[in-house]
Amino acid sequence: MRKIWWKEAIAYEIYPRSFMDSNGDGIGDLQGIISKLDYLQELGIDVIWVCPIYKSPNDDNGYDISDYQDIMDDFGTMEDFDSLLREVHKRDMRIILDLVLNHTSDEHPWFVESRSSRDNPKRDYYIWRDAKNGAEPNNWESMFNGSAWEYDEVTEQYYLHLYSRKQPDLNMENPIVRQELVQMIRWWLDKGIDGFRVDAISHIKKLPGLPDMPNPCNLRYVDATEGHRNIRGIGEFIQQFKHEGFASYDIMTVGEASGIPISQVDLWIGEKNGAFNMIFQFEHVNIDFGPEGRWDCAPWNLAALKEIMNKWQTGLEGIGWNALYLENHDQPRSVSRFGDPVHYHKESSKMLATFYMLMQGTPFIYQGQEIGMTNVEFNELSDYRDVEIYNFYRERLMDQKDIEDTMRRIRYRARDNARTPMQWDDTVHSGFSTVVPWIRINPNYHEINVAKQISDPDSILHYYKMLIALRKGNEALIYGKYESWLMDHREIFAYTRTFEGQVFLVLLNFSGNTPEFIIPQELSKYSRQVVLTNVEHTSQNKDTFEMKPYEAVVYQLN
Ligand code: TEU
Ligand code: CA
Repeated sequence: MRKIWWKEAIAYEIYPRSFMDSNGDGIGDLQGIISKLDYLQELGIDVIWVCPIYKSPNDDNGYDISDYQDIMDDFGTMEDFDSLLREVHKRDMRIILDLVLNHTSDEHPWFVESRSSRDNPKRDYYIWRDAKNGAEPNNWESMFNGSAWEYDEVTEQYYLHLYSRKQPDLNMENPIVRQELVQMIRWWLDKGIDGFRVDAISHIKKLPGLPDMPNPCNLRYVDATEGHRNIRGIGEFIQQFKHEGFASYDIMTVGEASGIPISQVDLWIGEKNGAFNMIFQFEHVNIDFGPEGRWDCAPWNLAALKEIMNKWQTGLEGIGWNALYLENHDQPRSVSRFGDPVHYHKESSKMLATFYMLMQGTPFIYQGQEIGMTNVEFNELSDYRDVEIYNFYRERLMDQKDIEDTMRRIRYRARDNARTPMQWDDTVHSGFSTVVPWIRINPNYHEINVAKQISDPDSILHYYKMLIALRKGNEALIYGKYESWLMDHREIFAYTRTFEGQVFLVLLNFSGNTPEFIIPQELSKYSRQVVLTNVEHTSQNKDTFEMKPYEAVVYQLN
């Protein structure tokens, strides 16, 4: 088996704005990240993914870029970045940056020129269309609610923005745009970074003719995510970014590819032809979407989760490599969503960690997940900062929806659940800053913080360290074949990893009940040795036993 560094790595996502403030302005920054590299190294992290750090007006907290090759004022200078890169490499760690190709900020010089006149040479860097019947060119909805089109008075045309109106989509059909982006990619790689997480990459190719979406329910605008994507036609673009951008470097690339069907994975992540090393698929994090989509917060069940994870684990076998995650800066906190933060905070945090980190793929830990940070209960809209939330709230107001129901949906789904400041200790601003931060700290930081857990051998943080060490110490947990067991069980998730005769069995109770576990007949021939558990495990070699609430146990089978 050829050893590949990004397959053996543990990755950690940093949202710089909320990670660590070094200069007392209430906003996280690059020097703050540098001050925490020893903490990350001690945890066992090999690769850090840093969300956008480039110049930006921060309409979407850095995902609206006004200069790809300079550092955002809030986060520091290019010299700060160069020392971050040096400090990461000094520790034999790696750093990947966030690559946002689908759109820029409306304050990017390209867009300032493009919007200045219809015959500006950069007009076709973006997607401009005439009005249709006096309104938007089509019925697409922005991901952030409302129309995906914004009217520009000066040139009397609309421009497309799948995200916020301050994030105009680049026209990827224009070869000059693709060439400009390839040059920027190589500029960063020549600086010595170790790869990219590629933002919103499944949205870059739009359906030819930008047709209206079917609108059977006569909605004001129709969800663009399914409609505009030309998943089949996108190959030409992502292969160009690979061959002209990534291919000549020893790097790690992971595409944020919501909506990519598993039938397409060879084009995206095939060991030979894939454009990226891995992709973040979204099926498990969309599991609690109701029929109305993202803001329709519906219950989820274990059977559906098993089906999804099983599909991606077995579906990529021999084809490609998974990117494993339960949280990121866009998702609610996993213990609040899939565990029980009230009655079994520690047990369910550890169970969820065991669940996803021992599967086939590179595990990504999102800042704060390693200490079990939870969703935040903001009751005032003014406590939120995310443009997506404000757009949603405004639309619900326009549609005269019940405000309390709107706030309930926001509290459950808000991306700001993951963007409250990192909880380092129980001092006045959670050790994140010396002043009031840009967004309120979760009031539970007194109980949930790094300082308290570092010294507690039974803490979630300590469990993550043991889990990472267990994974790194056993090739079966990295390269082993994944097989699922007890697929019909409604509360227990069970899988094995097998490699060159080494077998591990992972048992997870996804409930607060005490379901009976019965060892599958095919596994009963093995003796079992517990190598990790999140609670006192008293059933060493019994073939039938009751699992404890949110119990996770990892056996080596001999
Ligand atoms: O998110 C892209 C994406 O898939 C979004 O539709 C995501 O599901 C949404 O943000 C959840 O509401 C990326 C970034 O991760 C996100 O933070 C940015 O806002 C977005 O692209 C635009 O750059
Ligand atoms: Ca700062």
